[in-house]
Amino acid sequence: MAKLLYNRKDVYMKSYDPFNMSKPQSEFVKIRNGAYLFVPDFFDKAKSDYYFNDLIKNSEWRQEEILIFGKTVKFPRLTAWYGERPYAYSGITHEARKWTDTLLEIKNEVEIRTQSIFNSVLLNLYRNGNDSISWHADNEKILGDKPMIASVSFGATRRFQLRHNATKEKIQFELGHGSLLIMKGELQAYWQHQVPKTKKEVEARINLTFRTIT
Ligand SMILES: O=C(O)CCC(=O)C(=O)O
Ligand SMILES: [Mn+2]
Repeated sequence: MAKLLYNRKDVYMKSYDPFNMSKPQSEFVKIRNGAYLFVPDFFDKAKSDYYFNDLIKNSEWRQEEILIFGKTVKFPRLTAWYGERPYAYSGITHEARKWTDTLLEIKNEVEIRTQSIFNSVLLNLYRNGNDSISWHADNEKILGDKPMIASVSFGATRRFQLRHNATKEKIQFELGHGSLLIMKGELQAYWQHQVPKTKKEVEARINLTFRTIT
């Protein structure tokens, strides 16, 4: 009888989780030639809902295009750029644009967590599963040698993939509403990353990557 009671208490303790201890609060993952830190619930649901609605309405979304072999191709997502300096990538120059109060608020939280200062942010709006960003590294010269990229996601959960340049090994995980992913050190030099298209019915997702332009 005593044993049975003990077992029952054991089960009870496992399911009674008032402080949400069973969910990892943050995960530091050391990988070949790099490391990343993932914080699934960096912002709580109420704050994340608020930021998502504010950003989708009030950001200066643009439909960028690139010229490939003489053909204009639309980016499979909308983008917006804020920060203190202009930024050029994929043949596109983003002019500097003043921070909004919401972006400053998010930036401040990210800076406290990372103990770093960021002077720009690129926003991506993935309208549905057809929107994506393909394999690339955030390794432009103006980001410096071992850039820290702090990536915040709001809205639909989407799969994020990393692929090692030499070994081609892949790591993937889901970036959910209110999550923070920090990529730093050699990661951009040795790995590429992408958010692939998905056939699943997914709602819109906003991603912000905070960067430091040197
Ligand atoms: O949407 C994401 O999670 C990634 C965005 C990204 O890699 C970029 O903007 O450079
Ligand atoms: Mn990137």
